[in-house]
Amino acid sequence: MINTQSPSFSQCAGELREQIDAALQARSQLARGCPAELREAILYSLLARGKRLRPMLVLLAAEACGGSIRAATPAACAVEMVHAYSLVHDDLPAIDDDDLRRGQPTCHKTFGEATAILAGDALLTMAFEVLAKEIEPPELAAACCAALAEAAGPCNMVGGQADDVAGQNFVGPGTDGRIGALESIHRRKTGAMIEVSLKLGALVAGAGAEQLTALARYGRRLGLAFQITDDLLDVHGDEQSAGKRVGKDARQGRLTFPGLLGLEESSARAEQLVTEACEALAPLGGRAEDLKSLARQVLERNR
Ligand code: GRG
Repeated sequence: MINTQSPSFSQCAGELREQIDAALQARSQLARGCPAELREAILYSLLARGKRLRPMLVLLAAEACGGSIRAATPAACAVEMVHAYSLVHDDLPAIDDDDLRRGQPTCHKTFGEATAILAGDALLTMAFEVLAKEIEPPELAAACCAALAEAAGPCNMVGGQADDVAGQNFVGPGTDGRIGALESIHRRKTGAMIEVSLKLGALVAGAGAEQLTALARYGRRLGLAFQITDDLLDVHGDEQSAGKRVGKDARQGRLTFPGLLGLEESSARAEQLVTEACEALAPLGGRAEDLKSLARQVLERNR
């Protein structure tokens, strides 16, 4: 088993997070037309204490395909901006009605609903501005915009969220049908953004078809493992380290992996998915070691 606690990977992950935070900060210098309150709400949500999993996947995928961290940094910022928008909107009273996120009151609790909606809109828009202006050549920027739009749009993240809100995860005959429905929601709602993070890193690095396929296989499995651990954290995580409310799934009677499979089988399934994710990286050789370590970290996370 890969040792995610190895000082070398922990150090590498810490340094990457610092670089990502600095890059996000640099892209948050909004021009004079942006109202002060809106600006504050954008920065409050974007620069809060997130794990930066998706931007790390962008950067590590680029490295695994022989590209540079510097060239992939705009794409890393763009995925984090879309992710931050989705969290702000997800927390709104009309959707999940949450009051705690990333260890601080949710955006709408601090700035009001109208400003939170607008801050989310702004973050989504900023993501595409960063890609369009900073990725070169323009054809590559267009390909990155298209990939991110597809992952975040109506057939993936927003569509999965819509089915989740509509309670579609309660349908399906028997346990297998329910697991299938649950996986379909999470593949779109959570998995698509994880998969596209890897794809953007690979595109910027000029990856070939074999590398893209390997990363897509890894991302698909990692996305599901991430969601299962998210469900497990909701059962036995603590609010202090998670930085968000826990126990909500049970209170809302939501269908979850632990609810369907039990705690032990859910953990085993997440572990199996991470093993398969790491195996899928074989075509990338030794340069994919950090992606493997990151996948193990997803299993061990407490937030
Ligand atoms: C478009 C409104 C809208 C929502 C999209 C992503 C999403 C759907 C909702 C987010 C809410 C949520 C709890 C989703 C399940 C798992 C998930 C994406 C958790 C948050 O991601 P982390 O754990 O968060 O990577 P940090 O704060 O570390 O970045």
